[in-house]
Amino acid sequence: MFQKILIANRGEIALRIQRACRELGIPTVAVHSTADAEAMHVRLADESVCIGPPPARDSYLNIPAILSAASITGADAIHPGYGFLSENARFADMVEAHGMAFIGPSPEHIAMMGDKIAAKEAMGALGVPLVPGSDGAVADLETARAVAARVGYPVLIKAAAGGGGRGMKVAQDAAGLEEAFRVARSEAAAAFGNDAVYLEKYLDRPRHIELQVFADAHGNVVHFGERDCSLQRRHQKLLEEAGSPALNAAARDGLGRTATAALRKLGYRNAGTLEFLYQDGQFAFIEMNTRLQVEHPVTEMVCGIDLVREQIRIAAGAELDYGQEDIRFTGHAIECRITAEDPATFVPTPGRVSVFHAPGGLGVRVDSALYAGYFVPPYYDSMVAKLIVHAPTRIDAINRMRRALDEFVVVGIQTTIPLHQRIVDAPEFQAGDYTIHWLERFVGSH
Ligand code: MV4
Repeated sequence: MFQKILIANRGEIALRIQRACRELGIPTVAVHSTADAEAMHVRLADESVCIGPPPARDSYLNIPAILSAASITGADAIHPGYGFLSENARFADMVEAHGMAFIGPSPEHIAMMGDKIAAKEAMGALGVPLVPGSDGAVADLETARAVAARVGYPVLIKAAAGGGGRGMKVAQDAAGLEEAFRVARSEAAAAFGNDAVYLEKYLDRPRHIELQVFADAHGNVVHFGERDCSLQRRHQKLLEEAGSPALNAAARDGLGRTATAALRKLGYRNAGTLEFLYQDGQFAFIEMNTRLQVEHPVTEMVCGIDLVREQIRIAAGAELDYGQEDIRFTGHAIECRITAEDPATFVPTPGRVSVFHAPGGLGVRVDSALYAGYFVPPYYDSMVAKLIVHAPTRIDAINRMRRALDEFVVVGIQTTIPLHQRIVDAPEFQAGDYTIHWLERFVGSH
């Protein structure tokens, strides 16, 4: 097992990783910017190293500073968390070149999944269902026209280096294709330094369902079920659930079998999430994330398994502690991502927290690095707490979330707690009857 783990992240996820390390008996090293000297992740770590000034590019994205911090503290592994360097293949490669373990997939798999065309090609070849579209990159307008005519309009032009909603253009019909293709290419070139694009049929009312998979170095691959992440605004998720209100056990098993077989053939390792669009009873793979995700707690709650502990054990060469038959899904879990934002305008509201009272009780979990007296800095992501509930049924979980949101007190900054209260009270949410478009309409209409 590792002797010491450096956590290359901040906020609640740095705490989450520290907690797993503590329970495994592994000392931790925190890294922080000058803006985070007073942060909870620094206070709770065994050691800490300041790695630079507030802007992330000079601190949490500063690879030489992070590798130096690991060397001087004698860390033998680095956990990247999510965001920042978590899906940077070059960073993973450099960590390994410095004789340390990167707690995540191989640099090759990170790079493969970072190229959305390569990811689709690999998954399609391994039998995972895809959205109908181009076979690889679309090099010119003639090819785009031919593919669009085959799959039918409307179509989406997506950037190979995009993902998470960046670099997409819709063409409603043949007349709009030239402009969508041209704009998508030039935006991709400007944003990613890579103008490769591909084409897909546009699905007009899908749900966003993702599957959590884990693989060890011994050929064992399991899935931990799905999460429904359809409730998003501008590609930022606000609320996630496990399981999806739209799936039953048979659909989950089928998807899980296909996905785990594919990743076994790929030789994938550590944690991964396959993203699907689900419409009219059909799954279509769109992207794969090669990191621990923000919303992993809902999966942990329904499975009763510490996923970060498993990530660390696997990275150290241990076998997965669970076979597929050991993984049972119990009850329902919901997560609300609470941000330091005006709940009506979504303008970030950094500032000092004067009162912090987290809810508690049966089936309530709060993953947060907030405390009374903490100053929320303006430099980073505005998520300040994840409120997760678990209960025997979805209705019980909704009622528990309403109760927990009601108990949550944060004074000094504005948060999106009032917005979450409106969402969980909405009849469409309670019915489980929503697509990726529901929340934007709901927010716009209030
Ligand atoms: C799509 C789509 C409809 N049809 N692809 C946006 C994020 C990126 N991961 C993929 N995205 C989408 N791809 C096809 N062929 C609609 C979206 C999409 C979306 C997907 C998941 C969650 C929220 C979304 C919001 C808008 C659009």
